[in-house]
Amino acid sequence: MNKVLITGGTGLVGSMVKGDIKLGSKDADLRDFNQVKAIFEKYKPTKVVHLAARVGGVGGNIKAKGEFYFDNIMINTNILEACRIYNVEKTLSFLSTCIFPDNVEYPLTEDKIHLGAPHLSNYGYAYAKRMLDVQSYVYNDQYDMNCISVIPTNIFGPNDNFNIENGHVIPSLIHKCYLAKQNNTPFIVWGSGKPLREFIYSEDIGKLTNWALENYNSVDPIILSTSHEVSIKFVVGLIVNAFNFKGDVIFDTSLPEGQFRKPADNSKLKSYLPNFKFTSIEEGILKTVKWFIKNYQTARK
Ligand code: NAP
Ligand code: GFB
Repeated sequence: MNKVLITGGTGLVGSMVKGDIKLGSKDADLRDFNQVKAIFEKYKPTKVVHLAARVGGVGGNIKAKGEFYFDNIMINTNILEACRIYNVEKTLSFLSTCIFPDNVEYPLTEDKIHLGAPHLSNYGYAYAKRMLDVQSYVYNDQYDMNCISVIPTNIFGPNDNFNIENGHVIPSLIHKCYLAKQNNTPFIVWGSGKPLREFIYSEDIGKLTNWALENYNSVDPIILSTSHEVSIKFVVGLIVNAFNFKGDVIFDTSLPEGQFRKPADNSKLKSYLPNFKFTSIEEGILKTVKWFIKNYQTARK
């Protein structure tokens, strides 16, 4: 009988992925192998969707590269080792398009992950994630474990971390625009607004993760992206319109910009799911803004 355990089940992605047991950090600190073994002993999962991670936007990463490396390398190493020891039939792990080399021929394709150093802004997180790809490969090679991994682009949606300092760009901007409107103060955006990103709505990532867990069985990772770039400035416009914000919008170029772009090629995904319909960024932003306003008191911020 299938028993799917989701690590990081209380987060942005975890709230959209199907599973029987959804863990948060209060259930166990996955950096501690003894706590990880106790969880696997208790639940004996047949499949694991490994989402748990120390996650943050460019601001959070720049400030704590060492913590992002340590926390994620410990969590990832422990989870895959526990999956081996407890004979988990299938393990699905999450990488990220931000782990690709900073200087590489675009568009990003799955075979380019290790072809150079990642962008300095998230150096620690990126290498910890790359080792997840390596560990999946070598555990598949030596133990014949069914380890798969997906490479999502920037994800956004309800139940995100809306913290202004450490959150990702969309939740941080939504929170800031909410406060600017409420307090009649300027809406401050980091950087020039020129950088480009591909954004995927969390509901779509949930559907694609559920699909991969049932249907994708290669140790080679698969990119999950819309392959549709938009500028940060365009996203700011969508958020301003969603709030009907009429105040000043200030682009503060003294604040971090991270990578300029990271365009990912979703041809592999399209070869499996040629008719998959992505939620438009316009619709996703509207839904997320509505959710945030409704859940302001309890949202992670
Ligand atoms: P999130 O909302 O921050 O959720 C992180 C989850 O991990 C939470 O359930 C959190 O538990 C748990 N966690 C963190 N540290 C832990 C620890 N030491 N022990 C146990 N659990 C711990 O993150 P997300 O955006 O859903 O990300 C999910 C996965 O997608 C991550 O692997 C991330 O690297 C990857 N990803 C995210 C994006 C993105 O744009 N968000 C893009 C590409 C890839 P608590 O809720 O209790 O803190
Ligand atoms: O989501 P984000 O912080 O991270 O996006 P990355 C950063 C981009 O948004 C930069 C601009 O170009 C910022 O200048 N931006 C504008 C802002 N205003 C803000 C703001 O208020 N907050 C934030 N955070 N950004 C992350 C990696 O890279 O990608 C993570 O660091 C993760 O590890 C994530 O993998 C998916 O897209 O630059």
